[in-house]
Amino acid sequence: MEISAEPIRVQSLSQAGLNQVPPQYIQPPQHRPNRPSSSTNIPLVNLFGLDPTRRDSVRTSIGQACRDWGAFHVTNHGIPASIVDAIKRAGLTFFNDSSVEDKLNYACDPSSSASEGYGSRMLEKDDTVLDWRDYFDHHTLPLRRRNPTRWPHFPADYRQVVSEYSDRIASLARELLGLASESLGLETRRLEEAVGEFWQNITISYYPPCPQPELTLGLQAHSDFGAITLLVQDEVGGLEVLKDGEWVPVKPLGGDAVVVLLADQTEIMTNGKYRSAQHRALTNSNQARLSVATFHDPAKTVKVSPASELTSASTPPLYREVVYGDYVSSWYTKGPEGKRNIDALLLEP
Ligand SMILES: O=C(O)CCC(=O)C(=O)O
Repeated sequence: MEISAEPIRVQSLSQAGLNQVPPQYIQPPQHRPNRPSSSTNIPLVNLFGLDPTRRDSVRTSIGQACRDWGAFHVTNHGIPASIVDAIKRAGLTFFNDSSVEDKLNYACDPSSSASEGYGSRMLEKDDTVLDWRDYFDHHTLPLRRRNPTRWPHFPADYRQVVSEYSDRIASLARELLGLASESLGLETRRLEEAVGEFWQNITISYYPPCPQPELTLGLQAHSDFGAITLLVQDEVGGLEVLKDGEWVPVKPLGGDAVVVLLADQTEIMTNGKYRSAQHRALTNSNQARLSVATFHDPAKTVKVSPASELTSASTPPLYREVVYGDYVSSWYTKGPEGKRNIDALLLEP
């Protein structure tokens, strides 16, 4: 069957009923999913509604999860499950119940990385294996970037749901950076202040059923380039985190559960005490999967370096200072390939 001309959307390929994926979606053998995978899950930290009387023990748990994994679930964080459900529902309605033509009205600019709107390609490189994923990227913070008229008009509450979610999840990101700072013996606002004003993007990813999940990835392995990512997923599952060389599935917990993924700038700021989490998304042949990832990044002009309180003559800085915008450009042009971009900042011992 002939597939329509550009832009190719994975959902259209999936709906075309292919029984094989096109060659540009086939991962090299070393990157293919190696099922069955581990039965462990990432740590779960109950935030107990951010109750001040529980802060000491919550801070200890956050510190341990950041140090050991860089990826963990949080629950009882103050964002009601209804708000988490609402954004998943809005995204699913857009992807499932709008026509391709309607969706293409919101197509992002394919020539510029991380442009707002409906798209399928993550990287600018042409030689990369493609991800089995469509997405909608929203520019949500600072408020001067937020223009809901660029977001879907359907379902009717879409724009309001995304705006409310953006505000609530940014507050949670601040709380988590505060707890992470304290867990390192830093002032509560130290990491947040090093990031500066949050540049927040919300990416709703839609992974259509794939005829050959054993050959493909929904999203290639990467660590996020910003400071902290908060992700919610539906009940299908497919997110995996790399731990000690093994891919560990992040099993969906439902309710208000949010996955926290530390990103590269946090690794730099903490001088490697907390590492960013490498993660990837698998596909499956039966069910579409949806996730909502919210990225909290510095402005492009911010210079990021290890916090001076965490370095000394005996623990010198591991990473050189980087202008965040340069880091992002390199990530998009060279590709993540594991953690090559952060590794490139490592100072010689
Ligand atoms: O869909 C997922 O679970 C992963 C999404 C993700 O890693 C991303 O959007 O960067």
